[in-house]
Amino acid sequence: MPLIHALSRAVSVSLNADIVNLSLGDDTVQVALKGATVFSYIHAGAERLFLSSKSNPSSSDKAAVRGGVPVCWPIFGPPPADNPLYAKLKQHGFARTSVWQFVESESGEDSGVKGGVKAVFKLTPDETISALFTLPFELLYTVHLFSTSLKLTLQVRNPASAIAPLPFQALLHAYFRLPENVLPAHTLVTPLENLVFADKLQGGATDTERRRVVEVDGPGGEVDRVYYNAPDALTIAYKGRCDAVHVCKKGFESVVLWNPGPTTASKIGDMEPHGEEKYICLEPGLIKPWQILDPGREWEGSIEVTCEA
Ligand code: TA6
Repeated sequence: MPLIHALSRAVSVSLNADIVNLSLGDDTVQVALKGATVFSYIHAGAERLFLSSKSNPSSSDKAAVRGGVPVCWPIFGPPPADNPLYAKLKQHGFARTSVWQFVESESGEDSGVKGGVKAVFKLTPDETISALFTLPFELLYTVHLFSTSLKLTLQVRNPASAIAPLPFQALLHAYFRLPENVLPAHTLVTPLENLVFADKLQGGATDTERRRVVEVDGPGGEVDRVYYNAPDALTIAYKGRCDAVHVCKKGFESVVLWNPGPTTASKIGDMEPHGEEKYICLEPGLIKPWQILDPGREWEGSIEVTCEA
């Protein structure tokens, strides 16, 4: 395995085939070049992300990773029917299936305010992307492993040479692994009270969330909601337990809560048997309104995930 650098015994970044591995003490993160998809985050000895055993993070497999944190860009969900620029795109866009470039890594003092170790990935149009999407763009994605958290930052640039604005949606489709013996229905998300949400299970009908604490449960166990204008500090907790996951988002105004439940999950080809019992998706996103970037401008969104014992 080629070692890119290791400033001390505790911190390293390495590239093995098409997977970038970051480590900081005993904590590790694995990132697939396919989609720059973070598909493993081990903190305090426990895996914090779900990855379906039927999914293959390697670029040799063309499907998006079923698990981890796929990056949805330039659209979330199916392409809008009224805009021909997006007509050729598949659900959630091409960023999650494109092979990104690993551009740099830094560790220790160099990597930012709180130290840690980071890796930066880049996506620009290639022949395959240009056949689907004609606008120029540059995406930078920074995966930053700290001793107590994992921070993921997406930057979108419309090159100064571009002649048109760049409209897009963006979302980090995080699959959070549940602790052993905890089911989605035992999982509690806060604070979503009083937020307007669109319920995909009701054809996108909107309503207002009245629950102070939202249990991840719905008809047949299925939940698929976009909560608009969500607070930046979100918490995933579990009934009868003290551990929790804190998700601090910036730049993403909405958050999606998704679990397919057993019936829908059984129709997802790359979902492992009973996989839907092992995670909930809490997905910070820039959904409505679309961001419209003028030439030369940049947008940034991030999430920081902190697991509390
Ligand atoms: O973010 C929730 C969602 O849009 C759901 O509607 C569901 O389809 C999910 O994403 C998974 O989408 P995928 O294209 O990865 O199967």
